[in-house]
Amino acid sequence: QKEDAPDRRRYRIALIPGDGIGGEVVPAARQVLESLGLDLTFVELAAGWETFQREGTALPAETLAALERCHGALFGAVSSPSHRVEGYTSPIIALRRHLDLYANLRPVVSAPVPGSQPDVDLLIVRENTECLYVKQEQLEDDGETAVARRVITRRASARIARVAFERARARQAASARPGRSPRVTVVHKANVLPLTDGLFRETALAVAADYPDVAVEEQIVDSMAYRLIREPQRYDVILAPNLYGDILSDAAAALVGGLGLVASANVGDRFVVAEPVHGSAPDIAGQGIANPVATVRAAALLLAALGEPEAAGRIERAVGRVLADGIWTPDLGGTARTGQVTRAIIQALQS
Ligand code: GGG
Repeated sequence: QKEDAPDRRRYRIALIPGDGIGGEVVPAARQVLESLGLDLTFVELAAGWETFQREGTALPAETLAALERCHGALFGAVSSPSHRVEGYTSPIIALRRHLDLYANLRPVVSAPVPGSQPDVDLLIVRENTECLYVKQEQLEDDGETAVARRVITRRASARIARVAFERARARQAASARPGRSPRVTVVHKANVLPLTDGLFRETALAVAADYPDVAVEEQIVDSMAYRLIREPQRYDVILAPNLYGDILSDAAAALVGGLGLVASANVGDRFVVAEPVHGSAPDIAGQGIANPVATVRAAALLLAALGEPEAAGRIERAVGRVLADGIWTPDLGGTARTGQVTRAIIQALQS
């Protein structure tokens, strides 16, 4: 038994529920993690809009300091207001930049649920630190014009491209797509934005030269959206700048059962923050019906990034069994509550 081995590893994991249903799905994922028999300790940390309203900051200094003492973190969701609030900035975007979590990895895989397309198995690799998310906006012309700065650097484009090609290789080695050669699709809009998207494209294609075993193709982002919906099965790894990756991954979630199922990992060279792709869902918060699966899967991505792929695989298989058994929350057309799905996953892990 790995958990009894003398070299058993210990992990200190930060839990940041954030806002809305984050406060329901993160505790659910914690229960699943606790049932694994690994040596895990948890530290609950505050961040988000509710934290801002209470403490005047969305990402308290204590949270950042505590993260330094953790191996990784599980983040829930945040609901930033859609209007400007003095002193507020999105904590998850700040966290990604502060910890230099430059790769946002979003696997999108068919699930045995209504509405899921068959045979989808792709990975969206989203650049996570720049593009429009540098959040440098200003008003000009007496407030009649709003301007946002979009930053694309060769350095950030090269390192995210390397992640995409390495992942394509690793997926091939793990036979994620048996019998199919690894491929990276570079997404851009360089026909309209030849400097910014042009730099992203040119850098990614230069990196591709170091990976002759991985096929590379390019796709303009609007046609990417179309083809992703029409023929998702043809994609393997999709490499995109920050904003396009954000939008495409929400759209891709709709192909495999919805946002209740899809997880992501924000990965840097020293730290990982895993989170569901979904937001705080204020419309259902507090009702006990939020789907915990995306966050449970995020916990699996976290474990995989920490070097516990076996435990991650166990979680994925348990989730697969529960979904195949039709234990579904209302977003999937079922009647199960958050707690029922969580208990079913834990039971599947133990059987
Ligand atoms: N778990 C991902 C999440 O919370 N998504 C919503 C999101 O990105 N919100 C940005 C924000 O509200 O600051």
